[in-house]
Amino acid sequence: MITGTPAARGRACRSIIVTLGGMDAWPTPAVPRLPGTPRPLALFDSARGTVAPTVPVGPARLYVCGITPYDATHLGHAATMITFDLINRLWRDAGHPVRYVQNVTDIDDPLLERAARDREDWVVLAMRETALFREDMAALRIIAPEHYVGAVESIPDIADKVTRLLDEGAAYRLGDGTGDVYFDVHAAPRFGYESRLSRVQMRELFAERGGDPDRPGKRDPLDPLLWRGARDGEPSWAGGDLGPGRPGWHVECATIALNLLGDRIDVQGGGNDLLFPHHEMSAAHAEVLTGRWPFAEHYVHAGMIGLDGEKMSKSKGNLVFVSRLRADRVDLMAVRLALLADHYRADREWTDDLLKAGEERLARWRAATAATAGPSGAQALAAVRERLADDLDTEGALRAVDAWADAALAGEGTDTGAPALVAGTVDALLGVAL
Ligand code: 5CA
Ligand code: ZN
Repeated sequence: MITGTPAARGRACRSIIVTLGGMDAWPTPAVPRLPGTPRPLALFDSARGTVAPTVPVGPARLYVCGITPYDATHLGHAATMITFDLINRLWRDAGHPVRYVQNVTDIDDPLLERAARDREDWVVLAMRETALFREDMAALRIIAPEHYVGAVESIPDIADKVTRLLDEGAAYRLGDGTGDVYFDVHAAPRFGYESRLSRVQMRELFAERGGDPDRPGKRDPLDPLLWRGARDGEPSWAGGDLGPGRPGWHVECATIALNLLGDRIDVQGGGNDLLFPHHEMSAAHAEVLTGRWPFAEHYVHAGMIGLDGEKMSKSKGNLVFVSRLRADRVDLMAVRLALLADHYRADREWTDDLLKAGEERLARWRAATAATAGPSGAQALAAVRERLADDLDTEGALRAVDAWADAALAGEGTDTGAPALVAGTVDALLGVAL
């Protein structure tokens, strides 16, 4: 419930629209409409290995792999979510309605392991960290997905898909009494097209990222788990013909995307740690289920944010939490600018200097957009659009705003509409409220 004076209530109602799905997403920021001519967005596609135009037919369909909620949101998650937020914003600017779905892996091994380590109920852990993630996303001004969906609430749908894969001969039971069901990677004729890795590289990454290449009884070492039969001491759900158990990871994302977005999506996204096996496998599942290739027109992968030379990850514990920065009263708009200062595909380091530069840039832009006039706002908007449309060249877009701000602060230009238009541009396209 929104309380306060009538005027304050009015402001709050104008500035947020609460999106409710199966699992609630978060309050979504208002996005100003911009004048002029938008640009069609081109993005790097991991499968083609090149930048190619996105060509949404009807609404643009975006699926982004969300968190496994066993720890708080860190700046790596934030950077990836900001990347896909920009794609969402550019499509909207170009006039495409966007259908955006994101999952929460609210049942999986890492969650159960952390809960066991901390002697905590895994459900409580997942709910707490998911709630914190939502707050962090709202504070970062990420446009909320239309559907924010948990693995647990999707289990009946996932079990249906696994049963269909079994019926079609694309999956098999291990037959060792565990009830475990595996996907046969040879059922997907183009398996490997997305990551374009050698078998040796695939096997190495599969072992590193949750796979089990050495498990006896599998048809191919790379076959991924679809359904894990119930084990003592682990949560399990009725799986119909599959028997009790819980879902594998890749089929979770394939199922949620297919059910909510249909057979064809424009972008499947996540960090580049998901290219193989996660995205390759979920695309292979979806393609066998639909008979349609490719599952996604673009496979888009954000670089890894590291700290002190290592990928920021919950398992390594070298984390900078968004909630910590909030508690320290760091302006998250400066964090957004810091994460946008380099290209989204680059693996990069988080440093204090990066944050400081983001804070300085934010202060300069705020001062410049508070001026009474500046150089042409329409030109600044066109330059930002042009740079972002080219595979989200945020470095170039930030430079264009810097140039406008420096000139405005130097007293150049007579466009009295420019400060508001530049502020609107930065808000709508970069998600930064000045
Ligand atoms: N639940 C799965 C995806 S279905 C998962 O990977 N969860 S996660 O919590 O590990 O990561 C959530 C999202 O943040 C994923 O898109 C992941 O690729 C991305 N991510 C994780 N660590 C980093 C990092 N250090 N830098 C950038 N992105 C990251
Ligand atoms: Zn996923």
